[in-house]
Amino acid sequence: MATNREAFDEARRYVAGGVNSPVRAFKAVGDNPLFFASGYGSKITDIEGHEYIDYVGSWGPHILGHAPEPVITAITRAARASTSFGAPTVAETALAQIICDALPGCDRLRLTNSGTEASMSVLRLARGATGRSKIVKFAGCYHGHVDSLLVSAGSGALTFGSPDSAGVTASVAADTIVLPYNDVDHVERAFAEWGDQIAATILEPICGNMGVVLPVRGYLESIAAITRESGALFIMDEVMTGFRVAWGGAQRLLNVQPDLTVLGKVIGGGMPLAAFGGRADVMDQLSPDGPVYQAGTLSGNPVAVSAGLAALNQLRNNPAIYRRLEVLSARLEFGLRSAAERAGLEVYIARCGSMLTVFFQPGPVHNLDDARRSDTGMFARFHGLMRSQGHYLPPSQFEAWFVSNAHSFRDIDSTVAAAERAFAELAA
Ligand code: KE4
Repeated sequence: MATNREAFDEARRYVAGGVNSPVRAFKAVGDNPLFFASGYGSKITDIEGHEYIDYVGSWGPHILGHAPEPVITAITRAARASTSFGAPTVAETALAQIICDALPGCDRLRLTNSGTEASMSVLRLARGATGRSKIVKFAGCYHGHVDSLLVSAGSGALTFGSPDSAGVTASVAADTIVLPYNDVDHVERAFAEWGDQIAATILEPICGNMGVVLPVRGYLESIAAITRESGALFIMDEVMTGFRVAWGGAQRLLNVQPDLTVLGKVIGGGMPLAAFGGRADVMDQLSPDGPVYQAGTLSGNPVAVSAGLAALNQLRNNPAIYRRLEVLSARLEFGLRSAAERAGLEVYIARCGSMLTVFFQPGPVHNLDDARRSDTGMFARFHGLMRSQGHYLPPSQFEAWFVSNAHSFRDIDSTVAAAERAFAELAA
């Protein structure tokens, strides 16, 4: 049986970087990645047989834990009836109806295979529907590897973006304005300067990709109002928060309605499925009814849709799950905070429901500049100390931990105890 290291060496021969998504490579924590063999409930097991309590949960989809019976049964049944038709199925309509009924800002939607694809499509739709070219995004918000969103803030906060990745051209970046999160003044100035050229603003209503960062009071309402006053569209990227922080996502929890929404992760039940949706008058601009082209061979794939339906039905039929997630996650938050205090370590913990981040700094963290003040070296050591005790955390300071309904109070208390030992070693 190969070790994790041997598996990584072999993977690097055939897979770019040895991984199919960069964050899995553990570069941010200065280690080699783990290769996993199985997962059940709150636990995952690597190829060396080590078991971990899992707080990555495949980066958010596994709100019910790994391999929940209703999802596995649904996938198996769907696969036996063919894995794909390339034609509509009534299951796609059923999934779309559940999502549209749950989200205040979603009259109609279209399914895609990834959050990136959904974000890419929603930007094209916003530009097509408004006839405008510029997009406003916010530093620290991640919407997938869409060219026009792989853009970092230009030198001045109000200049156009500069490419954040090789291969993204300056001309593409020039249509993206990158502003600091949780700062209304910059948005007002951007719209004052370019309002009639801006097609949309896009943001994570509750951020998870700079670590968890919550919107300050009134922020989302202000961005929505400024955006709409200029005739642009307000887009919420709820790939992470959708059906995670509440049944209707952050837009229901915070009572702020977007014009368009991007979804993923939980709605796919762990299978490759995402979506974008919103106002009927805008969604009807999509081909074949409208002029904005968007397509996909496996969009609405029946096996992925069956997983999403099973997962969402579990959540819809058991609303107590969200209350249990809140109790478990609060216990984890307060346990970690008091453990750090006892160790004399300064950490700042941000949480919304079952997504949280432990920032290795005093805080507060309201935007990307704040988040970047974290001691990433100390986080890397913490990650390794937790891993060696059987607790698997996201391998980056700038990611969210996820608690699932399969986590037990015993799991939470075990993680807090392991963290206390790790904090003490870090403080020594
Ligand atoms: P995907 O293309 O990875 O399905 O979705 C992109 C995306 C869009 N919007 C938000 C708010 C997201 O969080 C994501 C993807 N999240 C990362 C983790 N923070 C996925 C992990 C990875 O890239 O491997």
